Amino acid sequence: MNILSPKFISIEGTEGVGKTTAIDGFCQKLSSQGIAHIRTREPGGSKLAECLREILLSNKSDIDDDTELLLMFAARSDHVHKVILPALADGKWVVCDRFIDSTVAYQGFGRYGGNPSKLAKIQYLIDGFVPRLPDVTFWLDLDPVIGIQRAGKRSVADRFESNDSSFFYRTYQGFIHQHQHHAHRIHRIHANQSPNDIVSDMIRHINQTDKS
Ligand code: Z5A
Repeated sequence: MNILSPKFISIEGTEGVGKTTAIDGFCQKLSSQGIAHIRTREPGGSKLAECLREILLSNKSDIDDDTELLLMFAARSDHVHKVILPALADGKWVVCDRFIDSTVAYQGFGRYGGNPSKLAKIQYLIDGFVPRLPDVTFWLDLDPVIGIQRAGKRSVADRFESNDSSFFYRTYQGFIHQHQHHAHRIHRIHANQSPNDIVSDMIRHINQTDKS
């Protein structure tokens, strides 16, 4: 991997696809090659955005769909300006667990069912308030039911995890939509491979894009 070109990388997918596990392996690889990087997440990643994350994920929160969308963007704006852009300016790679594609998938498709006028509003927010898109996005593609089973082995469900499987199927459609419309940025990875194979796929893809 070319250490001289700091990259903004996001990892996406439905619940329990293995993002955290893949990021662990990928960041270990960056460290072993002496590549300075930060690992961050959305919603969250900055002090304010982590507070908003707590509200967004809490089962006690009563949040309507439009407010949820705007809170995601408020969290993102703070995170981008306070954490992501300064790290990139400092020559560090940024590895982000979820970013704009999650908003299209979860809010645009999960909540709004892919309604074109709502998707256009989300695009308006992206164009207006997200000054830097990822250079590369890895979409870990897995049948949502398998992801839910993987995640289900853990603790209490949060406000997103409490949705029924139809919500996650709509969300999955959202990731398919994003991949179809942004194939130059989004690299699809089969998430039913071993974690090692997933990380190797990520590195192979970065090395290929460095050469082209
Ligand atoms: N959200 C939103 O609605 N709109 C937005 O704009 C954004 C987010 C940015 C928080 O996300 C919620 O925010 C999210 C969408 C919403 N809600 N949901 N659902 P999160 O990223 O914090 O939560 P999550 O997606 O539920 O992540 P997760 O459950 O932590 O899953 P993961 O990181 O993808 O998976 P993992 O922890 O690496 O692995 C899950 C299990 O599978 C674990 O037991 C592993 O050991 C196992 N695993 C991992 N990899 C493999 C492989 N390759 N094979 C077999 N088993 C594996």
